[in-house]
Amino acid sequence: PPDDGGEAGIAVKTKPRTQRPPLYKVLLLNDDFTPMEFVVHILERLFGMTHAQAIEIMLTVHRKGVAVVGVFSHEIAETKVAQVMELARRQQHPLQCTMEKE
Ligand code: TYC
Repeated sequence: PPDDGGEAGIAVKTKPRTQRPPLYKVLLLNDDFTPMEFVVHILERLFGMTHAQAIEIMLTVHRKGVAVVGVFSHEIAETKVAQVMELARRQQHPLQCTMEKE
């Protein structure tokens, strides 16, 4: 006979939930050596900031040690981190960029 799973006649309600992909914050870390202009350039080119926004965020990192520079899907966040790290490595700057689940 067909198996009813032992729950014949019991209606189990589950709340409908819209699936949203998890988002990730991309964080830029301060250090004592990376030139301010290089960080501003990174923020303009890779994160679409205006020059004024880029200066503001760079100074926040400089003063506070870290700042969120964007929130993205996992794949986009990984790509942004890799691009920052590659540009910094090429110029031999110790700039660090990481991601963290929101
Ligand atoms: N602290 C650096 C300096 O004084 C500037 C800097 C800002 C470095 C932000 C990294 O993520 C950073 N040259």
